[in-house]
Amino acid sequence: MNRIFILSVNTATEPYPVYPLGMAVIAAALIRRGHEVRQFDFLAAGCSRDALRQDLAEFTPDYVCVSLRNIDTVDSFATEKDWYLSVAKELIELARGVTAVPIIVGGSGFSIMPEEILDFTGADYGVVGEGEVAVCELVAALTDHIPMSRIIDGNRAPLSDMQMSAPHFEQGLLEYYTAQGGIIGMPTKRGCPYICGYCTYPALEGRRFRAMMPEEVVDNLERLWLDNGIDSIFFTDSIFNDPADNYLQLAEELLRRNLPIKWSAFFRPQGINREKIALLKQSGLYAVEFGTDAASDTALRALKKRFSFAEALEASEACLAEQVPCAHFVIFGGPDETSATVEEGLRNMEQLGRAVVFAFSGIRILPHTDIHARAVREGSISVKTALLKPLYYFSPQIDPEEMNAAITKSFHGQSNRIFPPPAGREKMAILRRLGLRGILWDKLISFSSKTECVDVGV
Ligand code: B12
Repeated sequence: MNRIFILSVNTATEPYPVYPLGMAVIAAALIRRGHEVRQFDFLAAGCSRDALRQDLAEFTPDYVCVSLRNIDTVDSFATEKDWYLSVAKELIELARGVTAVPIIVGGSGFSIMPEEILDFTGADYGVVGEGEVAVCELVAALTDHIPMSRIIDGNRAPLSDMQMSAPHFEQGLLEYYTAQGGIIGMPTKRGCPYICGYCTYPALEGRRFRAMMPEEVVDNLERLWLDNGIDSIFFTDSIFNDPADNYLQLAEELLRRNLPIKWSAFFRPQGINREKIALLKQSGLYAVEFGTDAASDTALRALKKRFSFAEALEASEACLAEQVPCAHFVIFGGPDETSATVEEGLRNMEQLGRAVVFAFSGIRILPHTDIHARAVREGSISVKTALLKPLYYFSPQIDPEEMNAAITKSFHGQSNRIFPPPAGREKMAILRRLGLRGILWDKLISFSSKTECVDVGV
């Protein structure tokens, strides 16, 4: 048995502060193996270096585990303060100053560039991908003085649903995140079989959907409701609506158990119809986030999305017909984008009607993605270009400034069309100041002719 201090270094507060699920899952796995665990969430501790120093010194750990969720905001309008690795480095150095024990890093942000982040932060070991089994094995090996490589591949053998841990939530943190954002995350499956050109998800969780048992997921939700009064959930799966329809079984289980839980998730805008949305709505679905990603068929094809804009429109209309607010997240400026496809995409966005559209400009270049290979091929970066600091891909056939101006002009005057992203953050901040909690963008849509949606100015 070891004493293990887990530190979540995530300080992002947009679109809302999110419960540190990675830390909670790792904590559950270590506790199950009999270790004594202390969870320290830097954000919930008011970003207090003193509190961290004190807790670390008092706990006298045998190992320090660091959960690193975000590298940056993947938004080309971001500023230096949205680069989270400097905080991670600072806190790892702080921990070093208090204790000489091994420091192990993991998490989605870490897994995207493990070598570079280990070098940059000076931590000792890193786990790529799924962490539960790998961190326990690493701790066991180090305790037995077995030499280990610096980087352990947690995705060597994708974990079965029996091996995936449910998060070990802490009451104090639940209270903090409920007060801040109001939504608590809950995974229902791992993996993603799609091959979208910009995406790192398969590297994080593997290429195969592995669903957890619906009964178990709902047991976890029931506990959260009964013990902690949590009734607002975001299912954190890469894509909630898997083609095998496991998600519908989960909805049926939610319905059967009759919990007063409302939930939202990321959807792929394909294979969705009114009947499915109606069932999901009955089970508590209150808002759908579509990973539409591009606005025209040319851009969708170039990103290897494998669905058409017509399918995205159909999915969107199914939601609106069932009075379920939906939002599309769309990136302009990706591969094969031209001024003609931007125009076509903006016309397509108009067809989405009452749905909310969050538009982004340029794609964050991340290693081992198609976009990276393409940027190298086109000569905007070399294979050796460092990617820790954000770099964005823009199609060589567009002028980003002209494109941004065209999007701004097309969205002008519509409160459910959000661009540039900082404008969206401002809108959400206003809604939060009005005392509203939850996903918030759903407040920009009204289905009733009598009630107006919240007008936050445009
Ligand atoms: C769901 C989700 C969201 C939801 C969260 C909802 C909620 N209430 O929780 C929303 C929409 C709010 C969101 C927002 C953002 N997100 Co997000 N999100 C995700 C997603 C799909 C799942 C995250 C999750 O909770 N997974 C479940 C937990 C249990 O998994 P996990 O944290 O990865 O932990 C596992 C491993 O990483 C590992 N592990 C974790 N910690 C540790 C520690 C140690 C020591 C070890 C050994 C292992 C380990 O073990 C765990 C279990 O296997 C991921 C992509 C993905 N598939 O991972 C992106 C992802 C995490 N998001 C990302 C980003 C960028 C953001 C935003 C900054 C986007 C934006 N501009 O708004 C914001 C930041 C929000 C914030 N406040 O932090 C990036 C982060 C990487 C990066 N590029 O910087 C990801 C990876 C997606 C991507 N683009 O590649 N997100």
